[in-house]
Amino acid sequence: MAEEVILLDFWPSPFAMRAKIALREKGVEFDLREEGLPSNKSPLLLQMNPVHKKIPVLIHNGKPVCESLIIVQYIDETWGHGSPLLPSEPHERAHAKFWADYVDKKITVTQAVWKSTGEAQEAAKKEYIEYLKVLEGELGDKAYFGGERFGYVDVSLIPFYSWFYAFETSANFSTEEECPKLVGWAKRCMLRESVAKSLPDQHKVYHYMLELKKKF
Ligand code: GS8
Repeated sequence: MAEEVILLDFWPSPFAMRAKIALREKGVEFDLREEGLPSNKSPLLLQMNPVHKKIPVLIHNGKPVCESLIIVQYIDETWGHGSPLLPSEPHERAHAKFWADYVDKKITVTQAVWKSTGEAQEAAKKEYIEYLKVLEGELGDKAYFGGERFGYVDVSLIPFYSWFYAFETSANFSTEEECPKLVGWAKRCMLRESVAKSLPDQHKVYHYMLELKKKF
């Protein structure tokens, strides 16, 4: 039976980018459906994610999977081809999940980096840079977060690279000066087709952010 794989998407969403990267890493064909966020949600989205009403939603043979990190894990477990994103050894697996969870818990600060001004923005920028430095420390001298192979933590974090220029320009700092190794890692990830195809141009994201700012 032919498989039906649909992804409810919104192009600037880093969460949706995670799902696209994972599907492309596994070589899965999928149908991308762009949602009109924030106000123009399709009936399919409301039906498939009635709890949060958020993208991304992966619909596999009619059944929805919600929440980007759960989607990436589902893709890893469902499509065996390609190399695994999560390690199989339980402790290494728990370690990878810890860092992906760290990304999710801390990433909320980025909202204040581009939305706020003055002292509030300075505080948010400081917090954001500290958080990037913690991630850079975890990366260390490894090629990827899991070692030699691109994996789960990389998929979780790399989408935010497409927003780096928007954050930097809003709050006036250079990510590369603050975290050179992390930016080196991001450029390495961008050499992968799965990542390059899934991340929008940083300037396009920046212009999208300017439009959003006008609405606040
Ligand atoms: C976050 C998804 C999300 O915020 C995940 O999938 O990991 N924890 C979730 N989706 C946003 C778009 S990206 O900013 C969304 O769908 N927002 C619509 C809304 O809030 O109404």
